[in-house]
Amino acid sequence: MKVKNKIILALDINNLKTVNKLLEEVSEYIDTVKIGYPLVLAEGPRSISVIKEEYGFNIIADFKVADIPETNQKIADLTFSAGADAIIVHGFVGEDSVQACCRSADNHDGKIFLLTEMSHPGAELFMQKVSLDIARMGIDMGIKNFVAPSTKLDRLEKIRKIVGDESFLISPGVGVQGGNPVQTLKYADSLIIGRSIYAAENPQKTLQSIINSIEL
Ligand code: OMP
Repeated sequence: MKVKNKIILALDINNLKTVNKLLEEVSEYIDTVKIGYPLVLAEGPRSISVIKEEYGFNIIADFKVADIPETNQKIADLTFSAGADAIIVHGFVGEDSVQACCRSADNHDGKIFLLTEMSHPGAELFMQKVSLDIARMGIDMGIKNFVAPSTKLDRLEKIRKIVGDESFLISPGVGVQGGNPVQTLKYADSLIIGRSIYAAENPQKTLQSIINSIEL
């Protein structure tokens, strides 16, 4: 996956009108957005196709899928049918559950992103203990796209080492959660950024200044 300006905009906004206003301001700088529960629960799965049709963006559906294989497959099938290009899947549920999403992705010509470790402080309690194993499992399964935190650069570096340079690694936690864009891009291919842009007084200027700061 190639991401314009290395920035994936997280649309954690529960209103399509507000999303449209934001995208009108920033759409020339991005080509990939992440849509998750806030927008889809508020406006329905159609928000995926509405945004895709209007802007032509790549859409990563952030449903952090974490169920038994049969349910995972249904969730992934519905997500791809709604128009998503990719779906984020939790790795801690194990190989069979992740495999179900991979099968769905193959059937729909879509992609999965395997979530290895999360960016919030609470992830240290349980997730950090298994995240490197999750990354290894993903590689053994032939997965090519991964998510790892920008808030813990030592962890991000370790995960990059495991998944290798051939994998595509995207990283959330930049800005409000404390991650630094330049440092993060030493290990990640693209940044996931939400509030720093959509909650900014001037989202376009803020996005421009982040792009300038990372000197592509
Ligand atoms: P901001 O903190 O507002 O920039 O948003 C970060 C986005 O990345 C949100 O949509 C989170 O749900 C998501 N995210 C994390 O913040 N941490 C993670 O470990 C994983 C994700 C994710 O899977 O996208």
